[in-house]
Amino acid sequence: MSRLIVVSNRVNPPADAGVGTAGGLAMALAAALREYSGVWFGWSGETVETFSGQISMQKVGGVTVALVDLEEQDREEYYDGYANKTLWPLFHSRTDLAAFERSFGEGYERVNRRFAETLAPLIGPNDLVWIHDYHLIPLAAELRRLGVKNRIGFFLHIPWPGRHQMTTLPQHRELVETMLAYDVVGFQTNDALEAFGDYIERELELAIDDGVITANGRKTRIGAFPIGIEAQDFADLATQDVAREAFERVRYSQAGRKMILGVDRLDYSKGLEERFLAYEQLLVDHPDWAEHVFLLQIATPSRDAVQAYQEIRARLDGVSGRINGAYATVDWVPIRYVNRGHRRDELAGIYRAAQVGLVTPLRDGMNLVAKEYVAAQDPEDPGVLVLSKYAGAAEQMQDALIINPFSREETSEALGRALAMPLKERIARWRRLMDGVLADDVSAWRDRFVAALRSDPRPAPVLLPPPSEKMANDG
Ligand code: ADQ
Repeated sequence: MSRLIVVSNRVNPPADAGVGTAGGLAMALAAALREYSGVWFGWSGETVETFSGQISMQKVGGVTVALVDLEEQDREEYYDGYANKTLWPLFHSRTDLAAFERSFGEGYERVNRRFAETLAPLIGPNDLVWIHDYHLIPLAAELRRLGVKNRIGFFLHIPWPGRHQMTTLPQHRELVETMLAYDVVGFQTNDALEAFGDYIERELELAIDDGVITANGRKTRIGAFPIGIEAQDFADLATQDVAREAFERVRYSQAGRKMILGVDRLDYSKGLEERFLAYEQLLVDHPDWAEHVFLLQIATPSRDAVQAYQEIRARLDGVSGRINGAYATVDWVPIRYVNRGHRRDELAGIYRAAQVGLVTPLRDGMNLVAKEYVAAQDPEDPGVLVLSKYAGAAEQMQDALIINPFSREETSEALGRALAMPLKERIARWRRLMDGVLADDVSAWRDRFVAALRSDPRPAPVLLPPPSEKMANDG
């Protein structure tokens, strides 16, 4: 039987599915590797003076991991540089924040070549190779150069930008051409798939025939494979002891007030400042809600080495402080802003205690918080999800209150509607959302992608039904 070799920039399988603070990607990949016996390859997160290509093999949480150290210059140019200062902002429609420095591109190529040279000897003849995310786009092309003939797939966790944005990237053509070394290229949404197709047809002038691009004698299948969560496990977690304690603690502190909850990695793509301002708009438009509601925002700092992240942090401290200063009373604080990570089971209890889940990214590949919020709800008294139309999750979750996160009025109106929504409507919406979250869970995602990767030459189409609303760049 063929093994599955998963490759991603960082390798961090959770030691225990219940208590880890690992993000969505880590949870999803660990689940895939437990199902198919396999190896997870990537950067250790450590740097050494001189790159040696030495692999450290370990077993973590039932998963075999193969780690390699990089040099400090690699970290600066490939990780902090090209991945986080060039591709991340560009792919999240923040061309204004994207840095185009030649050394970043060189570091990116160098590290992908180093990964390929280190990984190639580990690949057996029948192994399937599944490469993840924007850090590693050219990896298959590097592996092919070394003679690797295995089936190789790529999944992009973040959005694919519009054609005009993509062409602001120097060497955009060379980068996209490396993607034709894959057998399967997967995106989160139809929106991203369409944007990629547009680039392929108009910039590379290649035809796409029934989801397949043919170039240089190779066929590359492209498709939408929306990622999910471990939905049933997460729903179960929400009723267990630690979650119940977290639920009770939050409910006690609510003192009968309704809670709006945001949970995010601290990132400018998540729309946190716009969210705080929309919540302020609610207090302005509906002063009757003041003292009867509060916003709990949990935001874990990330990528502190990148200046844009230090700036967003400082801005959020300022905006939340100003709103609290303007509206607080002796026994009510409008925004509780918490900057730390939580165990997943604690988080499940906090989600369950919230009457409203507020997920308002300006751009997001999928957004697993939206799905976790739904999975954690009490079926007899569920909360309401308010969701940005620019989260990939919105393609599947049309029973949420869908908003434009750039519009304070629209978001504030949806908050008012969510807070006042009758139980019957809450249950009906939640049931439909939950059925979707359960059906399109992380196992379904993994199985669809691996089936597409296995099948040669053409798997069954994996496209989503068309969304009821066109979501591409229309706001
Ligand atoms: P992220 O941008 O990291 O992932 P997201 O999908 O929202 O975003 O996942 C965040 C994960 O981190 C969730 O599982 C959440 O529970 C967890 N998390 C966030 N804050 C936390 C906290 N304070 N404590 C504990 N856990 C916390 C990228 C893409 C997304 C895509 C995923 C998966 O940017 O668009 O959905 O990959 O493909």
